[in-house]
Amino acid sequence: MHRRLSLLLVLGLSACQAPSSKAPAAPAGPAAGASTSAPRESPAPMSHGEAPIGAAMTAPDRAADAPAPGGSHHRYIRFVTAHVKHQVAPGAVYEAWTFDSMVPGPTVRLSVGDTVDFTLVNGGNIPHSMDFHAAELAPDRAYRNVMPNDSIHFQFIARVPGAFMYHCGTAPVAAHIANGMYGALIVDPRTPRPPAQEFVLVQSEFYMGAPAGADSSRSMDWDKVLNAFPDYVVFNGVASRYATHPIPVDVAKPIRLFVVNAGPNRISSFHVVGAIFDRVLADGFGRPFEGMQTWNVPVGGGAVFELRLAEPGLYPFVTHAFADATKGAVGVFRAGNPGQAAKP
Ligand SMILES: [Cu+2]
Repeated sequence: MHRRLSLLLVLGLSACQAPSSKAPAAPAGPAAGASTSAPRESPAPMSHGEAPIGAAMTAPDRAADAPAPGGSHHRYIRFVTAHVKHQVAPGAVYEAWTFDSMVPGPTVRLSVGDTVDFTLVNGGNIPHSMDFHAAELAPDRAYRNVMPNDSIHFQFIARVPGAFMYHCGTAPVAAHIANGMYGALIVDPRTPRPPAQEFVLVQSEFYMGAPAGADSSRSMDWDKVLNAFPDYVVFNGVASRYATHPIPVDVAKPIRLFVVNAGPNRISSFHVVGAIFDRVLADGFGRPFEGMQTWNVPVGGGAVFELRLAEPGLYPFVTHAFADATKGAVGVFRAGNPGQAAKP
């Protein structure tokens, strides 16, 4: 059994490290554009117009809407790990490792005191595991590696409210996170938060090797991971998705953002252009910080942002670490009907 485990771990490590054993990878995205001068054109004619802003009112294929609060106080959650192809940007198909075939994995929403009855089924071909930051458990019992075609089951009670990360904790963790194995878990306080338009944004990075195979898909470049040099930095798994499909919101009505930074390497300096946060709850809990312009969400952490958008218009949201915004960590809120703002 131990011999089989060792073999699988070696295979897993080999899979992670394979790209760096070949010739240097061709550039995948804007990060490796090999240009020594900045572009002179702005993708969008506005402040922080880091990506073209779509005019379509259609929803993206993955909405940012938070799941509704409430529900059963005893949750049965079952995730299946799967290795799938994931489109990060036009022309950038990635060989992702996932929970439930999506990057990020499904968003979970609970309330304090809820019991989570969790099962992880490993449908991949290397070991994987689950680490819930919202749980308080012995990692060597609950977060241990699950072999292919095997499963694990454990329970926890959500004690602390917040915006939490969950992720695969199998070593090398940087590889399993860089490949897509993470998601957000919201724990609401016992006293419900006031009503608001609620969205979940998970920031993360992709580090891509050269295209390969019939579909020119790309696998992780381990050297880029270790050097924290991503090709793409994204919200909810896709570069600039909510710039292409802006998120509609009401003018002057409360907005609540649950932001989780999966990393694996880059801090998110989260900022909404044209707004000041009424309140920021670090990690989503405790005394709020009021009147904030930008707030750092650490790698492996989260925060709750509450704000209102003052007048109709397009309001980009970014990490204000602008190399990362240029690499895809940009979206847009469409408040009301843009162009109908009151003249001062
Ligand atoms: Cu994993």
